[in-house]
Amino acid sequence: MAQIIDIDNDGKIGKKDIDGNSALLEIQLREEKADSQRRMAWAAIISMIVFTMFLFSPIISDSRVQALADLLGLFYIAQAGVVGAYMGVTAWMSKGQSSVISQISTSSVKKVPQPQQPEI
Ligand SMILES: [Ca+2]
Repeated sequence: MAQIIDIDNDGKIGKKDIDGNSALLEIQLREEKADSQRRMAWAAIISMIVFTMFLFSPIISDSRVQALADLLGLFYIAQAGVVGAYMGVTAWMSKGQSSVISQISTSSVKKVPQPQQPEI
């Protein structure tokens, strides 16, 4: 379990700290999930490339490739499906997250007044 951080630095653990910590934990979990999904998509891409190179190598005979042709087609469709689903889901998730991120950034970041340019 993660340690509760005193976010507003007042020396006490209040509702604000717990709310902030749960938001941080949610962001961390979301990031871990996104990392594992990205690794799965990369594994799918790399497996397709390695598998294709393996099939073109002289180790595999032509008769074996012909015998497995249907299975190989399914393999490529499944791997491409993983990659496509990853891309679609990340695009869909980033739509929902952008509003959360903008909420956090507007609430926690104070606007710094811009220095005025001296008139010449
Ligand atoms: Ca506090």
